Amino acid sequence: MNPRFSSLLASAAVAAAAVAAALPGLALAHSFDAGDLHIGHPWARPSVAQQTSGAAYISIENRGKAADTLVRASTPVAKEVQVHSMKMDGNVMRMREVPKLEVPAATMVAMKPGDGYHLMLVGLKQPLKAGERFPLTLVFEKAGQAEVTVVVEDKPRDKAAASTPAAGQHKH
Ligand SMILES: [Cu+2]
Repeated sequence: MNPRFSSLLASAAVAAAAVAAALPGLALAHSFDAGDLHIGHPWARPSVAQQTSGAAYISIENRGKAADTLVRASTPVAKEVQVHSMKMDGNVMRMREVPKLEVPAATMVAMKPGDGYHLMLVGLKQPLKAGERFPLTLVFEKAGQAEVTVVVEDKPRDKAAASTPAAGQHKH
């Protein structure tokens, strides 16, 4: 191998190592791709002692030309993961389980506390502590299976967030 080329290779390796070292700082902006779907920033609220369920949030962007459907989700930290929808009905917050969540073509479903959809972690096997991460498996009808990493984050609670399931008022 000519020496000039091998030194180019060495500097490429150094550059790659520098990129890898910089990655932990970017970890919170994490996202995942599965086929035409782009899963953005999965996060969950920390749970308090004795709390038996938690809530996690993801965004699902469908960049394809056909609708896809989230049919199943699971995680090692809970017995079951359910998709729930939350809606104000007059001044009562109503919640129900959604067996399948459709994501239409060219649309983004963004889950957030207090409104719309969330992932209910039913039967927590361990407390969710701020700063920790856990795996979440999503199964879509067309895109298939996606493994994402959920970050437990203690976000400031606004008025809407005060009524989120993770606040403990959510009964099943
Ligand atoms: Cu719920």
